[in-house]
Amino acid sequence: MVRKDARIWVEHPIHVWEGATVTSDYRSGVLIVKIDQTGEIRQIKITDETKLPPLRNPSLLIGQNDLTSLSYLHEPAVLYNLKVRFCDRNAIYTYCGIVLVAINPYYDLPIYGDETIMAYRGQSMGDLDPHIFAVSEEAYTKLERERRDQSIIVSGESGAGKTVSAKYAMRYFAAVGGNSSETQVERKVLASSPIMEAIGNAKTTRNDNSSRFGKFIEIHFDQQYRISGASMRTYLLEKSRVVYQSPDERNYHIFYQLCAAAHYMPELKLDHQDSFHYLNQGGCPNIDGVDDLKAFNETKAALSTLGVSESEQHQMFTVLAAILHLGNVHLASEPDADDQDSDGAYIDVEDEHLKTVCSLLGISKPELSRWLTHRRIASAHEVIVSRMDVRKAEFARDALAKRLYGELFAWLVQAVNRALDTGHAKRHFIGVLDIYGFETFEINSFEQFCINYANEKLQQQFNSHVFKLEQDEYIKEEISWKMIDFYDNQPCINLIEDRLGVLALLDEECRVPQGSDRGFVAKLHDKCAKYPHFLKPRFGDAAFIIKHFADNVEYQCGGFLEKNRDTVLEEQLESIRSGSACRLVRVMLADPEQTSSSATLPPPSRRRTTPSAPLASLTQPGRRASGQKQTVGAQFRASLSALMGTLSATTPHYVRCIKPNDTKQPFQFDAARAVHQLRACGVLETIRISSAGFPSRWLYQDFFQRYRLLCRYKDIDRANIKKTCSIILEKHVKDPDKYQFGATKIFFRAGQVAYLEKVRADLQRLYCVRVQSCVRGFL
Ligand code: AOV
Ligand code: MG
Repeated sequence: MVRKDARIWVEHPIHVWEGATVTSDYRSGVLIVKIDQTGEIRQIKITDETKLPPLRNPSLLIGQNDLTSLSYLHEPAVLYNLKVRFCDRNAIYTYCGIVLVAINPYYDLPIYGDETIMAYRGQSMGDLDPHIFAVSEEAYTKLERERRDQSIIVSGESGAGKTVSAKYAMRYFAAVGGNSSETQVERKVLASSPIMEAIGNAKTTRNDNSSRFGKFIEIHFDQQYRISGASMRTYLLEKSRVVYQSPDERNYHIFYQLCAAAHYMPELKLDHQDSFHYLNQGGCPNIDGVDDLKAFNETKAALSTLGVSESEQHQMFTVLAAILHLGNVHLASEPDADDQDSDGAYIDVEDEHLKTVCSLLGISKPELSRWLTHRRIASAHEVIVSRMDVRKAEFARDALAKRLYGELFAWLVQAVNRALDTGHAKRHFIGVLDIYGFETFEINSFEQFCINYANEKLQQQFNSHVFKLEQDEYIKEEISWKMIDFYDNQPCINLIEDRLGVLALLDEECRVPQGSDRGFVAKLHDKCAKYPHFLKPRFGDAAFIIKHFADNVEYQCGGFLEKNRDTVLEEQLESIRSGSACRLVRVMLADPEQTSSSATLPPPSRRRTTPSAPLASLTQPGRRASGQKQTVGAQFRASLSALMGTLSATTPHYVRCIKPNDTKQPFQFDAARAVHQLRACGVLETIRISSAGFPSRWLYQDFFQRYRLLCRYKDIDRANIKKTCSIILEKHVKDPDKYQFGATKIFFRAGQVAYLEKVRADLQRLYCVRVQSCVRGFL
């Protein structure tokens, strides 16, 4: 029962929660409180006595490093603790059991230097302030201790700091696992970031450097736990951006970098970025604080570090310039065309941009001009070539530009992988996953659907690791434990993946001859209404709503079919593929079936560690065994499923990034925004489970092997290892609540293994000193 002077939390419309003190003992349905900040006296009606306002923690506990060590664990306590650390102490990192919560400071803090890396080296998680380096160190030590692959899974919404966190984790591994050999693979691992950001990141309204693809980098370690190589898988690049940008957004950074460097490469005939249709649609040619020319030089330097030759770089820039010029090729209906062809597409013979595309790619102008305006239609008896209308021709041109960019991206991913493959066998790896965060815009399309689907899968992986596996294990091991409810997002994934779910209905509509975006939505409304996570919008019939774990998102159906099919006119592609004088273009566009024997690709032995087909790059069209092209949705689904398989075979470490405000202000904490993310990503539930549960566990034999030196020789009973373990624990851990004996394993509360490690290290040191003094005495 709440008594007078109790310190509680009451709800607030902006700050979400505010502190108050109870002014008199609680009596029948009303609680009288005084708001701390304003002194206002308020009556709070209590309708359900089991739901009295949450109590505040004693001041001593404010600003704790680990949220699970708070006495009262609930939403206001967590929010307040994070806020005090962030706003008053500039502490952006806080543990939440096994999860690291990282709040984006939008400010460069001096906490990432080499000296900080060295300070975290060899330390246990709880020894120093929470940090991304501490989590990385934990993964590195566990790799050694458990001999099991590890992964760092970074999540959070767009702009929350995932890419930055992933880069710091990689920097840590490069520093501590660095190999002094001449391959210097760690330098290459770090150099892959600026390259991938140049070609795969862009300014969106949510983030100036938003990742528009997902990536999973595996850093390989040898027997001595030194870096021996690395590999990267990428996931579904947002290709539509190449030809279209929403207001205030940009195309991929590399294009602006190229335009900024135009005068170094006059042969590319580049100009100011605003003169290109593919770059000016967002009306936002520059990014505050970004110098595109400087960035261009960094990209070039990184490419050189990765062994991409000057000539290859130049060919890359040539293809990019060709894409920009292609976007400017003017497709118009001929002014004096006769009636029957009045809206047919024509290109002026003098079109400068067409000339430039052809000279850059070394292809025939009449040929390209013909296939930009005509298409081949094959019927059962004959092949007809007919002129396209302007809209269709523009559409086909854009599809070609997207394909060229997608292939260039895929080629670069391969080049990066080649550079990271040192030919050494990998013993173990630490994977770092950085994907695009959950996002919702004014208008959401197929890209947002895929991005949010990926986040839904990751959330499930997190749930299943932290909650399901955890609790299943407790039950299996028969330790006493009270079940905790958690939010399971499987029903939402079912809506997307079921036999008659969103992806299947989309594929079906793509297959039927007269399929349309509208037809797809009609099918959804018909077949998916029964799913609890599906909603039909109140107005219109061109959209559908999915209730995601993070928020409800309304998707507009326009373009879904085309983006899922991802087709390009074969005749256009062929005119470039077969005729191009540019070697890179021929390599990029080579038919996958024929390239395995092609000398232009790296020899097979060097391609060993590049990931297998569906994972390697989804920007390349996948093929089924039947030779039929797989849809983008189907490929994405397969690659996510493989990713989940990989992740579940590792020991995961989670970093949850929080975006504290929408205006990129340093150290501004918008409580409502933060609490929404904390609720959505399961941090609050993690707290409950971590504080109540047993985050570390050891098989009896493994525990004995590691800690046998913590007991006397005569106490060791090899016939009864369990008993020996119990002797060790009784001797060193006085509180029996800190561990439990299960059927095959010992379970420990948070912090206990770190403690035992310390005792072990102290003892070893002591033995060392003794041995040394004996030796000295002997000499
Ligand atoms: P994201 O990866 O989570 O978004 P980023 O990692 O790109 O977000 O972070 C967005 C911006 O926030 C960065 O460009 C930095 O300016 C700033 N930032 C993030 N973390 C830090 C930090 N630790 N210190 C200083 N500034 C930081 V997205 O890829 O859009 O989902 O798709
Ligand atoms: Mg990112």
